[in-house]
Amino acid sequence: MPKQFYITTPIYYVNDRPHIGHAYCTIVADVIARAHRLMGEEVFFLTGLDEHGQKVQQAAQAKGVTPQQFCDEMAPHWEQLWPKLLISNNDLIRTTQPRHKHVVQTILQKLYDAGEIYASEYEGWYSTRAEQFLTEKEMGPDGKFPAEYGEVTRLKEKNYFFKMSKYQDWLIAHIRDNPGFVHPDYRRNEILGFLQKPLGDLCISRPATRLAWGIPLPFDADYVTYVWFDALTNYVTAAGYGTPAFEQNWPADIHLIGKEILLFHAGYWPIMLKAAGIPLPKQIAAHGWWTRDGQKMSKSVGNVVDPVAIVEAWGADALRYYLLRELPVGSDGDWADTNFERRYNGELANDLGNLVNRSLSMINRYCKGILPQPAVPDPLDDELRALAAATAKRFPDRVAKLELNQLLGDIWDFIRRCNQYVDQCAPWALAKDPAKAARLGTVLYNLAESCRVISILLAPFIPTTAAKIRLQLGLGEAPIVLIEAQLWGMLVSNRPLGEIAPLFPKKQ
Ligand code: ME8
Repeated sequence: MPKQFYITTPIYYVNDRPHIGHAYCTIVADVIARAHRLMGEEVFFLTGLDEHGQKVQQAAQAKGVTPQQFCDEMAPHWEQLWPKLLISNNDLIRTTQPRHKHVVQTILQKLYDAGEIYASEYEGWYSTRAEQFLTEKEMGPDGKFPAEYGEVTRLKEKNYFFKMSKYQDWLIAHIRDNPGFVHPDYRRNEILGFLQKPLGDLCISRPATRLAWGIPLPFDADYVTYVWFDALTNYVTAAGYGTPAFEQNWPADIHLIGKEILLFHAGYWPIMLKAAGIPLPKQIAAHGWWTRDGQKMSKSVGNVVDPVAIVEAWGADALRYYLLRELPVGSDGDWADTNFERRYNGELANDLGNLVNRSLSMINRYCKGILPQPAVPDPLDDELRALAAATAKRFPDRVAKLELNQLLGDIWDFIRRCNQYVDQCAPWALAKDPAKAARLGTVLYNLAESCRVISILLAPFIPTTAAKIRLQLGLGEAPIVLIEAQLWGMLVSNRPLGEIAPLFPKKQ
């Protein structure tokens, strides 16, 4: 079996309510997954939930339920969101699943046996109220900790540490030698800059007396795994670490993440894998952060964009299109309702919707809904066809470079060229002259063919619309492949179209 293309999103904290930022990351990953399937690859697309830790433990306590019950109540908010956004994930991992606990413990034991993990005493300022160690960052200018931390005392605590620092030079060399390892380039430079400072060893445990809601260390049951060893390991758990499937899934091709967790993914994670003798992922791709109207989104300000509300009002395709079109993978984005509406009305309803609608309506009107035959060519047709082929040919490279907004730009250049072709050829004028019937048929055939090509290229981005276009063209629901966008003339003439309806109803 050939290796699958494996793409992951971060595992989201189960205690949060999903917002547009989580939706964004998962949609970008979905577009990449669908694009690779379109190119004929087997794809394994993973998303998931991060369920351990103090916040979950405290929230469960406050509600009077067990942490597991709390997770089970929260998980559906996430599990039910993904189908609404048309996410085609193959798996959804939850870190409380037995498969994950088993893999985390196996890897920890392996590292412990290899001498990569050691116990050490840590001494610091500890807030019992916040149940955490405090550092100078939390200290006020008066040298005191803010009142919200309650009583702060010196505390000595034994913990387990992972020997991360010894791999620092190796990691720097790996990032230098593999330019594609961190995407985009400016994030690669950022991580290299960060690695100029010593990394230090990583504290990987918490005493179970202080944090009960975690995976117990296999070599010391008085401790649980703290944060990153638990969370990051999800990517190998879901790939089937320790089973024959692992070979087929691992290494991951892309870990797509938000920019704030880059260090953990491009720093800690490769070192953890290296120490455990597991091959490294091929790429860590960090996307930017969304704000709303220039402001950070937060529950207290009440300016959080709810992806479900957008889907209910505008449809999932409109949301997916906007998020992908608005910015390159890597840049920060700012959500503004007016901008969203402008793109919906201008690009989806006008450019794309009108092209499909007027092309197919003219076939209805002038050819009784039967697809005509191309018979009388013109240099204008060659130009249209060449642009279709060039756009389709560019697709794999755009996807490989994660240039998804530019890819949409290419497709829209073609859509606009098609609209121009309609105006240049003026089928309504040809229809008035019976001597030009054959030319009219050719123009309409070329427009239908263009709509077919567009339906393929857009399928990863706006799958529902792509399928609608194909049904309107009289095509079935069979799976499609990119190659078919590179070929011209696949539509069979003298066959009826499907039922025509506007793709994007205009909204005021
Ligand atoms: O960090 N704009 O989970 P998390 C864009 N459990 N993306 C955003 C965003 C915003 N405003 N807000 C969140 C965690 N995201 C850990 C991860 S992985 C082994 C463990 C997205 O629930 C972005 O992709 O805080 C970010 O990386 C992710 O949500 C963090 O989700």
